[in-house]
Amino acid sequence: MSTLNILHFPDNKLRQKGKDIEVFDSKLSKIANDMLETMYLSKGIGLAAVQVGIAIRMIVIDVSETRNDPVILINPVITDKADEIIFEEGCLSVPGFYEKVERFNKIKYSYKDLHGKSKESNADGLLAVCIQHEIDHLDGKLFVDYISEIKRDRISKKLQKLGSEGNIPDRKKVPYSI
Ligand code: GNR
Ligand code: NI
Repeated sequence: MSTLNILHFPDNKLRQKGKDIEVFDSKLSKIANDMLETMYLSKGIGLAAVQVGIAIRMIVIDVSETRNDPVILINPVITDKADEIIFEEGCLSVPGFYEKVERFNKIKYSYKDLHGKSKESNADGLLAVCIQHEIDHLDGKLFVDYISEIKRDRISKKLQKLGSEGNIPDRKKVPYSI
């Protein structure tokens, strides 16, 4: 296993759209395992391939408190949604910033597993929000796209400055989620 580098807003590569996955081989499994390792190391509850510069439609998630319930979703699609909620979101690609975003509290979704088998499931609460956040990444979209342009620009400039100084907030270095 190896860890991958997470891109930070406003990196243009975060605007790439992930390509549908058609080949389910050991190369794909390795990327999934590397993404899980990267997500756990960074204390995230999810990670999309686009965030590590790989423009394919794969996401990994673990919303369990025990951090031992990894989920891998390939070509995920939301097929039904209900009940709007406002959720305070963060993102490994926008480190140190948190904003309220409107999402759905209940979703139905379809996806493929690592064997290419089609599946369908329901989610609510944190898992539902996380799946919506990760699918947005696969479409080149970030949670800061839902906030005002003024706030987004301010975050962009701060992260560019911190990046140039080598001072990006690093969740790998803290024992808790920030
Ligand atoms: O770790 C993460 N926490 C989080 C909190 C609220 C809403 C969404 C998320 S996802 C984020 C990890 C991440 O950036 N995934 O793309
Ligand atoms: Ni994110």
